[in-house]
Amino acid sequence: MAVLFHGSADGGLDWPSRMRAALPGEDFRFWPDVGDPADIDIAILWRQPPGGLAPYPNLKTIQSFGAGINQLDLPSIPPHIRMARLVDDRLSEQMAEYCLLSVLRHYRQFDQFEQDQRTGTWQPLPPRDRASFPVGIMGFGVLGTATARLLALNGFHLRGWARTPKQIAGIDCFAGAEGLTGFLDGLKALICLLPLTPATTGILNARLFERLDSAYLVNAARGGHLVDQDLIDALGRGRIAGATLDVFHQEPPAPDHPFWRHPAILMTPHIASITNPVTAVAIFVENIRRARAGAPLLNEVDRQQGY
Ligand code: NDP
Ligand code: OXD
Repeated sequence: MAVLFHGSADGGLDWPSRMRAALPGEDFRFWPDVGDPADIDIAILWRQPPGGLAPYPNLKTIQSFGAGINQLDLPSIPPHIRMARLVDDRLSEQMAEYCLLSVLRHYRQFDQFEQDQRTGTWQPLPPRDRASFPVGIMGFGVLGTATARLLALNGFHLRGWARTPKQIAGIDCFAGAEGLTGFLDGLKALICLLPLTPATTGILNARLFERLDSAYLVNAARGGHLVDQDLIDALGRGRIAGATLDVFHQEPPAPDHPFWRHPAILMTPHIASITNPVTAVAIFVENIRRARAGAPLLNEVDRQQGY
């Protein structure tokens, strides 16, 4: 029995030393030093390793290196393999900060002042009012609710949209396709924190944007949620006032992608919330223990729902 580790770029964080120190005696194999693939029963993966999972006949458990799992190419993973995603307060904190900053930047019109500075324009603007600036979060799970709490603490009026109904004090909750119209009505900022599944792919599209009027978009979920050309068109038509985008169909986008040079789009390189070695190692270790004991995993993925 051995654990394969294939995370995202190491960034000098030295995951091998951290994992070995946290679970001495475990047989860790850090990609590409896999040894005999038949030894591997657990894998901690950001994406599937080159060559896929076929070479690992005894793999039984996959722990995602991140909160999302779509990047693991779910449909290609046999159903008997149990999967867990990462839920970590540090991920939630970072995501909430990212979304708060993105909303405040637009609410306080810094996006406009940045453009004005470039053209040498001195143009004070009247302040906005939180009461007429509702913020909606699509995907009201771990990251969505953490983000809503931080925005609510900062005085914003929050709405949440999820697949199943919820009741959360102080937040207007909507669910399912039938709840979407009420959720979107009059929003001034829309944050996407959905998982990417067949049901949510391309959900940020022209039809949805037509229901908005000069709303700010924050997509920190996955590039596949957004129909890129529909965003460009919605910006041109004033349906969308501007956007902060952390995730893209292709990362980085091609050099000639129109997002790079669009004055109303701020791009960040998929950094909204980054797996933290200090806290994540403990969670990975706990799930290794649970997998070996045949116990329920922390944050096990519902393969049927795809998240
Ligand atoms: P959760 O599984 O905790 O929450 C997902 C939410 O989306 C739930 O509220 C769920 O509804 C809702 N949802 C799922 N499908 C639908 C649907 N068809 N219609 C309406 N609502 C739906 O996930 P997390 O909050 O932990 O993470 C969300 C995503 O954020 C990840 O999947 C990942 O893609 C992205 N992410 C991006 C990062 C970045 O750095 N940019 C970092 C980390 C994550 P219900 O509550 O009813 O189940
Ligand atoms: C994640 C991510 O899913 O960083 O954790 O995108």
